[in-house]
Amino acid sequence: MDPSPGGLGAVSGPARLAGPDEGLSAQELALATRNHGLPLEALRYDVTPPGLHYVLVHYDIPDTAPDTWRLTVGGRVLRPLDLDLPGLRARPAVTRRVTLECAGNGRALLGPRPVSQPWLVEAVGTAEWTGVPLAALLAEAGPAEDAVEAVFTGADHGVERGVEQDYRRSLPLATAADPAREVLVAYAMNGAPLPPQHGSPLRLVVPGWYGMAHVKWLREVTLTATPYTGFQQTAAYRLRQEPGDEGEPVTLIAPRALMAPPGFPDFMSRARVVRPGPVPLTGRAWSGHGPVVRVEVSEDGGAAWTDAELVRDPAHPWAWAAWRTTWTATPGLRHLAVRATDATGRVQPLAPPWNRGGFANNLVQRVEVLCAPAPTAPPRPPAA
Ligand SMILES: Nc1nc2c(c(=O)[nH]1)N[C@H]1C(S)=C(S)[C@@H](COP(=O)(O)O)O[C@H]1N2
Ligand SMILES: [Mo]
Repeated sequence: MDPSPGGLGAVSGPARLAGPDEGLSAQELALATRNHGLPLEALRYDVTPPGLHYVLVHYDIPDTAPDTWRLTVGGRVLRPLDLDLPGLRARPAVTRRVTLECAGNGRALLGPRPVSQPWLVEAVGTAEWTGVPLAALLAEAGPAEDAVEAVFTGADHGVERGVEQDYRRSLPLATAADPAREVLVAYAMNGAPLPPQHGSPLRLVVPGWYGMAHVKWLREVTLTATPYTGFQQTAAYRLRQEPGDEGEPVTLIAPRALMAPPGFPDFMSRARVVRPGPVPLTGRAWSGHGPVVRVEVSEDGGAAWTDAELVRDPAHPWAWAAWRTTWTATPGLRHLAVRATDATGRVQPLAPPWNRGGFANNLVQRVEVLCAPAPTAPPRPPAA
């Protein structure tokens, strides 16, 4: 066993913290290349086009065969179910547009940095998910009187901080069976069968909740009479200041607004360049706690704010809203920022909320923009 921090011999607990001057490691780079984010210019689409939605996979994408796939619903139920895909597809289906965000989004901006998937701000995407309401399946199975939680098991298997496991998460039964929460057992994404990386052939979709709850490659739903205490529920995804803290569980998505970076980028630094004058600023905003009610932008890093126009589509309450405004750029280096406020009064912070796992860091996004007058024309080839 490898006794190094984060190796197989490590005890479970929060991720290791990077040292004060510790750069990103090859291990973090390897995770970052497997688990890709949304290119921020793709914020222009209401529904994220195939392949541009962020991806997070803890272990390997499992080798799943849709033709022989079974989903069981068992444990503390009166009538256990054993379903195949045609059986699921034969049931009444619903389609919901849902914005999904990884709980670790923003982690790499923290200091000290928890060593894990190093997201900046791009671990988000919006898809149209089609499937069977979980509430309907649970009603069919009939929860026993003592059932309190539903535990969801994926087909992927791995080791995490010394604990070998199938990927497994639970929801309170009251959430899982709540028709208003609209939890889905989804078999299609944007009208096509789920792609391998997004959970083919079945996944859970839990509108409003951070990504870890949306169990992919779903093969088993088990109702339990006691709360589930497995790794992904009690070791991971808790808001801890100290390793020994019990910590609050990570649940609903905190409000966040993102800007489609304006102008054009510098290849290496990704710093933006715009011309003086009116510059359209657009983006998206969302919250799992309730609708976003306000989006503000700043050109000085968050000292002064002005309201942007917010465009919400009431047909899609679980999806991000669009926002837009026009900024009058003047020459110089500017620090654009954007922040969202939701209906519960939650507003994005100017200082990152820190915890040992690096979860739910909804710090306001800052975008460095150089406003430069038009470049002089490049030299032309000499006339022949
Ligand atoms: N079975 C399984 N489900 C999973 C995961 C996983 O590793 N295995 N990752 C979770 C996490 S942490 C996130 S953020 C979302 C990512 O979903 P996506 O890749 O479809 O965007 O899936 C969740 N469901
Ligand atoms: Mo995640």
